[in-house]
Amino acid sequence: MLDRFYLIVDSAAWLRRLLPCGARLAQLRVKSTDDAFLRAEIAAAKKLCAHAGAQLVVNDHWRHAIDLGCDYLHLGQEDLDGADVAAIRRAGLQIGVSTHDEGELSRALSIDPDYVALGPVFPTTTKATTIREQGLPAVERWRKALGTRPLVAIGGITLDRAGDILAAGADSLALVSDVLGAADPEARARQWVAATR
Ligand code: 3NM
Repeated sequence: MLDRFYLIVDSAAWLRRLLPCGARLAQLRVKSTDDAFLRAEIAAAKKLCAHAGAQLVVNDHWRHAIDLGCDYLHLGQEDLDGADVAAIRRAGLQIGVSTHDEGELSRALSIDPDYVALGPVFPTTTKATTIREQGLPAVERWRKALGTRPLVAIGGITLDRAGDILAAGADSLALVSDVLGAADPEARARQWVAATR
C-alpha cells in the first residue's frame, strides 16, 4: 500500500527537512555519476526514512540500492535497459516503473512491477521531456489496465489537482516542485499530509 503523498527529492538534506512534516513515502532522485556521493546520499536517506517510519524509493541506482540494503527502487524506461531485474528481485527489492505510453506500459508489466507510474499527467518543468501531458483520461485508462496494481501519477501535480487525480484512479501522487518550489516547503508538505491522510 503506497501512501497517497509521494514526495520526490534530489538530496538527503531535503528529507532531513521534510520527513518531520509527516511524509511517509519518498523517492531519492539524484542525477550524479559520482559513486561515493551517491552511496553517501542513499545511505543518509535510508537512515532518515527508517527513523521517520517512511518508505524510501531509490531512483535508478540499483546496484547501490542493493549494496546498501534498500528495499524499493524506481526505474525509468532507460534505467530498465541497464538494470538486472532478476538480480534486483533476488535481493528482495520492490520495483516501480515509469511509463509514458501504452508500449512502455506493456514493457513495464512484463517485469511484474510493484507499481506503475504514469507521467507527465500535467505539464512539468522539473524534468526535460518532449512528451505532452497525458491528462486525467490517461490516468483512467491506466487504472483500467492495471487492475489492482498500484498506480502512481506524476508530473505537474499540485495540491489543488490532487482530488481529481485520485478520483481518476491514481493511488499515489508523486511530485517535486509543488513542495520543493513552494515559498515554505515545510508548510506545503504539512498541507499535503493533512489533505491525503
Ligand atoms: N518524471 P513536478 S515527470 C521525475 O513523466 C518526473 O515520468 C516524470 O516533477 C514522468 O512534480 C517528473 O515538479 C517531474 O512536475 C515531476
